[in-house]
Amino acid sequence: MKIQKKANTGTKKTISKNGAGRGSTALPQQRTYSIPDHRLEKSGFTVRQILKGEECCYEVSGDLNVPVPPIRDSKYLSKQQCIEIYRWMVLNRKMEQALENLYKQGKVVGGVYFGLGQEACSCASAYALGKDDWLAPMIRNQGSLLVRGFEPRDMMMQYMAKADSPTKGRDGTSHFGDIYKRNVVSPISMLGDLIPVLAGVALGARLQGKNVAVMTYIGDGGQSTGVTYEGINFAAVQDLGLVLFVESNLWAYSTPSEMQYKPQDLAERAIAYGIPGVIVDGTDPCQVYDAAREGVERAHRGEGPTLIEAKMMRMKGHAIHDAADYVPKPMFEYWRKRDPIARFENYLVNVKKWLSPAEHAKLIAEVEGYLESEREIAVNSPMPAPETAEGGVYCEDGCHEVKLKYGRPKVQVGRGPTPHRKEEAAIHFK
Ligand SMILES: Cc1ncc(C[n+]2csc(CCOP(=O)(O)OP(=O)(O)O)c2C)c(N)n1
Ligand SMILES: [Mg+2]
Repeated sequence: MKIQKKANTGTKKTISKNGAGRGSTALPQQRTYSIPDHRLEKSGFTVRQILKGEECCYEVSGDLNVPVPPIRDSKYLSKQQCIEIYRWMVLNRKMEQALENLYKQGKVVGGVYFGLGQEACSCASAYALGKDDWLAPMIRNQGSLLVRGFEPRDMMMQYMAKADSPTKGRDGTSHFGDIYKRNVVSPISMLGDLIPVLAGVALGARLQGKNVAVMTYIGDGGQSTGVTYEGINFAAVQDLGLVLFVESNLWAYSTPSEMQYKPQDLAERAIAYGIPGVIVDGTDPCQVYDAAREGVERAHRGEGPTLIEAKMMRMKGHAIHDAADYVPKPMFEYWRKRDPIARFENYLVNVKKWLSPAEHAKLIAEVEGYLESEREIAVNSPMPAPETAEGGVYCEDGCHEVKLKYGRPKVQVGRGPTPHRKEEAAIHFK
């Protein structure tokens, strides 16, 4: 197998393979696959495991002093939409800072997970979803939850296990969703398990005559799980509208990506699933949004899944208890210069001049004021009454009533093949 990267950036990466294809003659033939790579920079460093005396640690080598790339102009976003995404990113960052403070004040029950450095990926991806689409966040996607309509108070109360939190104090972290109003599936801790669940959501909607986009995320570590393969494969053969973000943030807990997978880029895995794969700079909201939007549009057309690899860096430890001492310091320095919020601010204020410095300061002050009032509400929410602990286990007042969301089924389940091709779907759903 030969992998070629064209020299100019933002172009396609071509992967060719010698051998006979399915249904071809025995003559060797060359196949060409494309993985569009929209980044304006390819970081060229590697991490190696070394032994220092008895201690095992990691060392980074390569050029870490290359200039910071600009933001790529979006093909779709208006000035107003860019500003709106920027506001979500700032809210995401500042809410997590507030959560860290609440933890340090001893108000949080359990740990706190952060998406520092990944705000562009969370916010700009969820921003591309339509009202009828679905989202399933992972622990670092609190920004996606904000974009999808949760308030900072929901996250804060959840971490403090307050009575008014989405789970009424029964869970201390991010295990909450809203399948009624916001179309949000709760995170599942078993890495990869959300993928087949979301494929099922898309299948359920299709059986009601609607092609929806179902967006979820998987880490560069979590994508190694078997269920990831099973879920993507199922979505691929059924042409279900899965928009899967692979959050390539270079670490899976304390394991560097070099020790996690063998291909150069995880987007290449899309070739083996028979679906489009694309690489974006996960610190550039315009690139993230454009790829997400194209995946969502493809999903709405009933054409199947898209795998988007977002390259970035986990800028904190796995959770608040983890100081990430195993990460070579120069890696943090390299990525700190690529901070998604600082770079987008520079793009909006200095490059595009879409926000004056005064307008920018006003936006920040508004976000801070809003967060402070949300924090007050969350802190003042009561703890749950002990006698409520046994609630919510068994069905109460029809909580398990399953209602159709998009309409009556147009086909009878179990009668004939599922109409999974667009043409077939058109016939069945007319
Ligand atoms: C199937 C499974 N194996 C192991 C774990 C424990 N675990 C939780 S998070 C994590 C690391 C995940 O790394 P990655 O997928 O890269 O996501 P990141 O934390 O970098 O966002 C591990 C090993 C788990 N939750 N599920
Ligand atoms: Mg990771």
